[in-house]
Amino acid sequence: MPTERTLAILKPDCVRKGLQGEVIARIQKAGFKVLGMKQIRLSKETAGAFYAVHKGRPFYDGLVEFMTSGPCMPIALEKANAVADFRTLIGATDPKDAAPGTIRKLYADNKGENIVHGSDSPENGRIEVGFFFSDSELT
Ligand code: IDP
Ligand code: MG
Repeated sequence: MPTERTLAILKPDCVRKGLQGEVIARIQKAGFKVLGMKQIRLSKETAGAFYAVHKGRPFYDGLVEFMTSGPCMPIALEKANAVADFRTLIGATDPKDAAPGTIRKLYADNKGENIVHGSDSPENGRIEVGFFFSDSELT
């Protein structure tokens, strides 16, 4: 399996609920190496740009609203097969559909407020890590 990078974001609901430590512990126990981590409050422009692929979808405005509603924590992760393994760890977008024991099943309230982001392809993993982290912030 090739070593890959993937971007996680602990979303504002995760930070609001004080679940950062629990979620990061699960990520580390699953074998992911943390290359970089920060806490920021996204502007509408930044959140809109990050989710630009969803522009025009019915949930887009609500998604931008939610992602700017409080601080979030982008985390750059590395591991063999990181992208697929991270998506397995977090579970389906809607916690109702997420497998037992996944982060979204355990902690998420609904499809919009679903605790954590994960990149959807190795290419997007690299692009999204670069969206939030400069080379000197990845160690
Ligand atoms: P993903 O985060 O599992 O990759 P995407 O389809 O890429 O899911 O959607 C990005 C984010 O947009 C989701 O994590 C969720 O927060 C939000 N979202 C997606 N679909 C819906 C929906 O039908 N209703 C409300 N929010 C949604
Ligand atoms: Mg996605």
